[in-house]
Amino acid sequence: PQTIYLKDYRPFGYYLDDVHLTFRLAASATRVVSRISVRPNVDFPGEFFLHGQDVKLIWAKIDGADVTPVVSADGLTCDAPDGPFVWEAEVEISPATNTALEGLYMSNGVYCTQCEAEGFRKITFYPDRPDVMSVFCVRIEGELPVLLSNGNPTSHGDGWAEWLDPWPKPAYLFALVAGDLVAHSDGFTTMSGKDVALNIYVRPGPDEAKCAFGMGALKRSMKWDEDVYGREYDLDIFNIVAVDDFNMGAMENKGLNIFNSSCVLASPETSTDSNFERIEAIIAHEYFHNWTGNRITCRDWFQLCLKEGLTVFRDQQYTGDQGSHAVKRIEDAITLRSRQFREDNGPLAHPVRPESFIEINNFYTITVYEKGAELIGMLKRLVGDDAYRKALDLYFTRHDGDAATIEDWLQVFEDTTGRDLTQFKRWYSQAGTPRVTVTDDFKDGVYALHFEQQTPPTPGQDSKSAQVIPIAVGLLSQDGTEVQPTTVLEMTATTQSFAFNGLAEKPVPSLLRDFSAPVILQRDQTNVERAFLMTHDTDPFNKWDAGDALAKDVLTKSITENTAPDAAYLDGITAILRNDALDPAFRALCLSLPSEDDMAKALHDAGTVPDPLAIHHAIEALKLTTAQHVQDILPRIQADMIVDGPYSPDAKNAGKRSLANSVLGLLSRLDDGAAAAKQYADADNMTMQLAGLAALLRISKGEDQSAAFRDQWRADRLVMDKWFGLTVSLAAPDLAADTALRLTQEPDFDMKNPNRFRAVFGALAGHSAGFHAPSGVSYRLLGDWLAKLDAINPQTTARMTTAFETWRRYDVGRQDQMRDVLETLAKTAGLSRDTGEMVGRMLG
Ligand code: B3K
Ligand code: ZN
Repeated sequence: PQTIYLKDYRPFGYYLDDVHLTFRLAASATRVVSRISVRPNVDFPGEFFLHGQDVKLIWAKIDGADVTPVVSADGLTCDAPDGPFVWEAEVEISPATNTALEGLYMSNGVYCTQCEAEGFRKITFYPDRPDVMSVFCVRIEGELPVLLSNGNPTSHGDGWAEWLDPWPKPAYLFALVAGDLVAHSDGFTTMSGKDVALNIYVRPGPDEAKCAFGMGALKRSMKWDEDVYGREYDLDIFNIVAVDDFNMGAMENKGLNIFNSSCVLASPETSTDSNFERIEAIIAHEYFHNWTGNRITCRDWFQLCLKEGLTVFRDQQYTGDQGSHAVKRIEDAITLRSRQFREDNGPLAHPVRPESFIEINNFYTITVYEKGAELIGMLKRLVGDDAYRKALDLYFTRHDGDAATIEDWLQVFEDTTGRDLTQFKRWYSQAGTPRVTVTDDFKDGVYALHFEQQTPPTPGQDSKSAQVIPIAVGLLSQDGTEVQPTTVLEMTATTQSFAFNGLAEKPVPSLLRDFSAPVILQRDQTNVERAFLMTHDTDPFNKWDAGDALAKDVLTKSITENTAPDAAYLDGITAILRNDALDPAFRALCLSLPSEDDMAKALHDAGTVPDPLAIHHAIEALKLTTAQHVQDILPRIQADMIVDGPYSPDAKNAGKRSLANSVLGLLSRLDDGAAAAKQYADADNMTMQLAGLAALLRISKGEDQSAAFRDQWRADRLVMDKWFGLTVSLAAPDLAADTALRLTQEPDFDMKNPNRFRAVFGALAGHSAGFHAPSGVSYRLLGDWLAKLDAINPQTTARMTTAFETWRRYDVGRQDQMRDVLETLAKTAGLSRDTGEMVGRMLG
């Protein structure tokens, strides 16, 4: 397979002035007629090549005369006139047999599309690249009640509809939906007084009652983007469609967002508080793409972080504004440090802006998205809020309608602030997580902090240069009062010192406040100091982080030295739990221990080969010890966290339930599951019901409740996904593989449905102690199923191979077994390019 390089970028040799598409829908033989006005690009002449994959050419014409293009496996080439011309073609495609869920496919009888990144070429022959933008006019013919495409509806009749999208767009933003659907409708008046019709389309039936929350989230997002970024919506209509078969969360097609039903449908009875929070964030994310992604798109796929990093940053700001910025920041940092740091420190490490790829779908990663968002956050911190807003205003005016680059993005910051961002740009091109080592000293009233940065080598990048690291710092006196409020130190050199004058005594530093840069801070710190910060730090992120570091230390010592938990940890946690002035959601985060995978990483980083089973037992033991230690205060907190009145997913109530359920987890270890069983029986919403069930399964109880749950929810596929997932996640480590295998034999297991496949096998991969069972049974089971799925759906398969990305962390026995599985996968006949690239990179 061919590797594509950023350095080889060249514009397309033609402009497309308009695109007319006619779809004659038929499940296994849809006809697509295209008519495109083409004009040569005199500055960059090139051949007339159109991408095309799995499309059958029926005929082609140039200026009305038949032509015979040269068709290959990835497209066609045709001799073209020197001046402007009209290209026409008819092709046939088969949505009904498209199990890859890319291009035009069917989900439960509904026609739908997914074109990002390169799916449009499975619909018709076209220059399928983001820098080729055009106005699309679409006619859909089919005997179906709802026929949708991008833009505004222009006319419709019995069995047909026409749509015009006036905003030039690349083909990856094209969408079509057709089927028996019903709309949940509402409206929004924009800041300049334009009325926009809003619809969420679902299949008739129970899903209709699950649209209201998503609609509210959409309206809140529209308003927020006006208030915070001055961005107004630009069409008469905004449609969302929920489909059950979808490779990822959702897609920002212009005016016609398509969502995985799990990321839009919600009701109190069937969705947890975290589901509600995630749905709100994804709806916001896709909506925000209308400006950061659609009006300003990417020149090429190497620039993916231009739209994704920025849009993630915007949805994070939005979620913070809806609830608590502190809690949101901690949640985001937990995700980044566990998943992005894992990627950045393994065989799949790549820069936020990669420089080469084989299959672009493999680069929709946590690095591009989440680290990409961190880079925006660092820029904002460095230039300040006002300058950030000015730079964004300039970005929107200067690049509206463009297919832009990271260079364009940084230029608006340089132009508005006068800053030189040459060194900052390294964040986009250097992979790997910088380690920042800190020492300090105090003499004659001067406190000095000495920093040293170093980034380990990553695949293809042996040596790294110093990066700009904004380090937010505060200082506390020995009695716990803040003597230096947060200030941002700008580290630019490999080693650098900063001094604070006029201090009466040596202060306690609070470093990297608010997680001001995606780096690993290395510092000798005692548990006494950690407990001190846990109690006194004014920065909520560092307050939480001190507890996290303390917990990691306690777990590490229990695993490597069999030491009992440090009283500093138990007393610190007790104080947090007791402190009613603290937000319940924050207290719940403090109670949650590092994940088993995080501990494996921590041990590996400290030079110990992790034993997943020992980690599992150490975490369980610490939970029990903690439960015993705080036993007396649990009933009072439980009582305080009772939420009265009808269920509402707002941050305040969700925070109370979150703490109540953390407490339930502890309690169930002391009362043999009595409180959990009661909560399960009494629950009137999914958050409480599922937490009750989870608490029981975690202590190897709850068989009856699990069966009852399944009977109750058999007809609801989104709830059943939870049941499949939980059953595997909470199986005993030695039963995890058997449990997953057994679930594949259930009548409602369907490997073609990505949600269901992920529910079972994503849960197995995420069950650290079960996945790493010493016999290797889970590795082989997952390997076998990935090989089977690859023939059906390469994209989801490739993504799930990341279960093996940490294989070099473990002992030789486990390494051998994981390598065997990867090598067997690599040798699978007909393996997809997607999976082939991932496996190849992991084997390195
Ligand atoms: N842009 C899409 C992701 C497309 C993934 C293609 N494999 C959703 C999003 O980031 O909003
Ligand atoms: Zn996105």
